[in-house]
Amino acid sequence: MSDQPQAIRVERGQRPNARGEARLDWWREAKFGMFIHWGLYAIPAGEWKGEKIPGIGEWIMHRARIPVKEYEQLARQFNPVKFNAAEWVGLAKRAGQKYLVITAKHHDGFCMYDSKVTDYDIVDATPFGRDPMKELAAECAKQGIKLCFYYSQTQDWHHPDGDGNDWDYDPAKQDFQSYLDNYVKPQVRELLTNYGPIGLIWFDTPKGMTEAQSRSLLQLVHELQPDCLVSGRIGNTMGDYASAGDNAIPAEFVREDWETPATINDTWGYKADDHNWKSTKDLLRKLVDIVSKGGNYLLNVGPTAEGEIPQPSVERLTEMGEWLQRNGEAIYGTHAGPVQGLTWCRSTARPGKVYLHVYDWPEDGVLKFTPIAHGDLRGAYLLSDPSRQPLPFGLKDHQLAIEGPRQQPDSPITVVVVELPGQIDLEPGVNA
Ligand code: JFZ
Repeated sequence: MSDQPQAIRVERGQRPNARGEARLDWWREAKFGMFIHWGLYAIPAGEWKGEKIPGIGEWIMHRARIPVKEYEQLARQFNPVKFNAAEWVGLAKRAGQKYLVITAKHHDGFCMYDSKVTDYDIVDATPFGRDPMKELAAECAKQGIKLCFYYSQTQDWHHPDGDGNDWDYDPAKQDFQSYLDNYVKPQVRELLTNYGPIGLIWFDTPKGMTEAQSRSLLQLVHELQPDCLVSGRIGNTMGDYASAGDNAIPAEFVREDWETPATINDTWGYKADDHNWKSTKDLLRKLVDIVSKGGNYLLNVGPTAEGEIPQPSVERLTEMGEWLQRNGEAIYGTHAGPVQGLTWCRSTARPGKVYLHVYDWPEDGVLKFTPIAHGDLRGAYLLSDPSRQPLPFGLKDHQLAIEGPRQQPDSPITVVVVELPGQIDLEPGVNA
């Protein structure tokens, strides 16, 4: 996993017709979502029988080859008494996140909702006995956040016919079709029936799923909730949008709908000794970088076994929300801007406006841009300035020069709004 922008490309052609579909509108406007990886793996939190297990926390069962019978015992201890749906959803809201994707079932197979298909779920198998998805659904509806489910449809290390567990089960005896028809589909039906409208299902690691299998799963989702979106990781290019690799940001603007799933530290599921927290500045730059290239940022938190979101995550998300309070207009509902390929600045745009997100404020306060050379600009101002005091600007040698204050006006990123005549809408490459 690398944090550096990479020269990777998001898989293209996921659904060529998708751009015109209104059901994607909310997701395209949202830009920023909260990912939550929460499950039994939060109990060992990266350590098994006194040994630190390397890698991402939610993979501990696989990494340590923990027998099903042993891992199952964790359920008896799972009692997240500090879980508070209002607080979690409130944090997403405060952070400026518009959707929340939570692990209903991860690869370990433990269901974090009340399933009738198995007893291996949070209501039947733990002392906690509550259904956190029900509580989150109610809070999301109340606070205006789209609830979405992560569901591991291929890997299931607990189920003999699921994929991935070769230490308890003989892969030669695996009947994946039966697992899909008799386990996955009934569970997807539960998730799309019992929790109200679901924004999207985040399927993952399709591995060997055939085209027919991906399609039948997609059809089930559409039959139950036609507006529910499906992540690219349903496999066989059938998703509504593409997933970048984890923590990967494409080097350039991508026209297709895409999303970067990302961690705040180096793990998805809680790990007690992962303190490698990215700074708020780094996280905000990643958000802006992604949105300037046409994508969404799905930023993860890994709550503890007690049900608390780690404080360093709370602090960073709160600070991101403060910046978005001032600068949200330059993020939500925008598209990739015309200024691309600069190190010190990113851009987003909407009809009539270009937003310049300045990372490194120039010493003399003068911002020079080549790519915007669009006739008579109407004006320029700082988005963080409530009085919208006009900034002097001019066209010099086909370069737009905007004269800002010498002192960097906002931190860690300053947004300069450039107003265009009429409703001119500048996109990447259009006027370069
Ligand atoms: C998957 C999971 O295995 C992991 O536990 C976590 O849930 C993450 C969000 O998704 O891991 C992946 C899947 C795809 C890529 C990388 C990690 N990828 O395409 O680069």
